[in-house]
Amino acid sequence: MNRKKFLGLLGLGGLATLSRNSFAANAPQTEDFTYSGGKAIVISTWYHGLAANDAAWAILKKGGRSLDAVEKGVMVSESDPTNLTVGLGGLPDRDGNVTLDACIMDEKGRAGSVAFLQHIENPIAVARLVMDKTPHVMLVGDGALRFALENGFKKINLLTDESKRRWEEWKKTSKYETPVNIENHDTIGMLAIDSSGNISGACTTSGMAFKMHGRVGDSPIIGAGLFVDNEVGGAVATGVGELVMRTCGSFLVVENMRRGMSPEKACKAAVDRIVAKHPSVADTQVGFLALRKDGKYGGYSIHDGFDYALTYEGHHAMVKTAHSK
Ligand code: SD4
Repeated sequence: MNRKKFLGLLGLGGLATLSRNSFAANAPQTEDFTYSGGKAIVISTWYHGLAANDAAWAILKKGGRSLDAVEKGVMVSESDPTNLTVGLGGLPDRDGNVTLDACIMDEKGRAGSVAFLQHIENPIAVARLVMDKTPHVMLVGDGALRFALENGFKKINLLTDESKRRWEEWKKTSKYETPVNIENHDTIGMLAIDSSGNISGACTTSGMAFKMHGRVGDSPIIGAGLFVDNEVGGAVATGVGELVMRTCGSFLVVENMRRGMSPEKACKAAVDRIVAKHPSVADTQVGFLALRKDGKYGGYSIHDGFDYALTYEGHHAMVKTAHSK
């Protein structure tokens, strides 16, 4: 059942009230309007988003903060050793090191980020501490690790038997490829609105499998992998980070929404920009997900295959995005 049909059955389609939303009150509505104002909602990338949304929803439904919801939500994926692209068990770089990137942003426009962090299971929690406890936005590498250890995080081995096995298999050809969908990259990006109407986001990944040692993608870069503006909405990116960074992808999606585009159109316009500037995207996936302040959500990707988990009161299911190729 598609999203519009489902909402139609629930009778939610016409409940739009724009009281808290000065942006939407002034913006043209270009598509059907989905309202969750005053109610919580959480969306996150890829299938593993369902379990992550469960943890986020447990916080949101009790009236908790969207910031706590996105942090605790994506930690589920980070701590899942069977997930080969986030946190523990993430596929390593070409030298066998698991290096992690994550960032978080709240409704006040505060942000925290870690990149090229090793040995720590939950980089998103370190990113949150960078935001909460330091005068900085981003810590990387050994500095980020030292900060984590000083704050009580445990140093562990993130390379599981399975991720090691895959790395050893990869070494037989040592060919670096960026398969289109979840084959070697399925970052979790999550956006949530809480019952106070505040929006926050989080993004965490082990990055592209078998990358060069030291490579950092878009996921920990505020404005690339994640951007939140509580006046407008938030966006997250997944896919080949180099393309997302070159277009400040998530910032672009939020700015598109600020100019009045629906979430899906805002994501599509960002994808179109990438495809226009970098036409050789035959084997390269990028997907964006956006959540507007009024509760309308949407996504769009270059290729078929990108989907996201959507959770709000009475609803918990995957949604497939439209795509350009
Ligand atoms: C990166 N954007 O490191 C991440 C990978 C990813 O879905 O999103 N995979 O480039």
